[in-house]
Amino acid sequence: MLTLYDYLDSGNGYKVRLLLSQLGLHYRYVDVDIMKGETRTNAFLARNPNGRIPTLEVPDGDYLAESDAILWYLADGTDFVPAGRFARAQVLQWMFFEQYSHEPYVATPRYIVRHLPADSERRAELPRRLAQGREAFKVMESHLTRRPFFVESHYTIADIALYAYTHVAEEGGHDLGPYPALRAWLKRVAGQPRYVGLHDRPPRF
Ligand SMILES: N[C@@H](CCC(=O)N[C@@H](CS)C(=O)NCC(=O)O)C(=O)O
Repeated sequence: MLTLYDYLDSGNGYKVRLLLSQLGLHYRYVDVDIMKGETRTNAFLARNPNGRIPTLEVPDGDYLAESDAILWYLADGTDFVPAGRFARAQVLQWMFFEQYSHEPYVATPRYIVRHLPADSERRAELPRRLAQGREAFKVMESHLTRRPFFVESHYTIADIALYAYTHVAEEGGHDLGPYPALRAWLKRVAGQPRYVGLHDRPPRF
């Protein structure tokens, strides 16, 4: 049995929940309240010394952290990862892009706006982060103008990795209006079989 340690409002966790649903895999869901410091308890740090969800416990009892590594572990050998060497590297290319050039500028503003007090000093970060996020959206828009999905014209874990925080980007102050190809891609992802939403309660919650 797979066990996912996660927090329902986390886009990083949602990537894994979406893929688990689309693969039709059963799993145990353990809610870890990041706002109450539950990722920093000794019990949790023994599972992931980096103190972050999502963390996946695999059937032999080992733990895997980092959302995109978990996506790869679950999807490798399925249609969600291409077979060709170059296309596999392209999937990694987009997942690294997501972690370095997208997530800090799309997920973090949403975290600041949704989870921190209105007078938080971190609000001062928002203009710079939103500007960087717009740069990431321009890269995505340009790519998606010419193709329906990020790699090989079909849906892969590169789409899942980028979808998770893009589809709720406006909750952090972004405006997706200027990116029509990106918005059309969001609809294509939401139309995939066995799609689940960010806040849909996982089975065995
Ligand atoms: N690069 C990591 C980021 C994970 C991450 O930042 N998780 C956040 C929630 S989205 C977390 O666990 N925060 C709680 C904490 O830092 O204690 C991934 O992609 O999984």
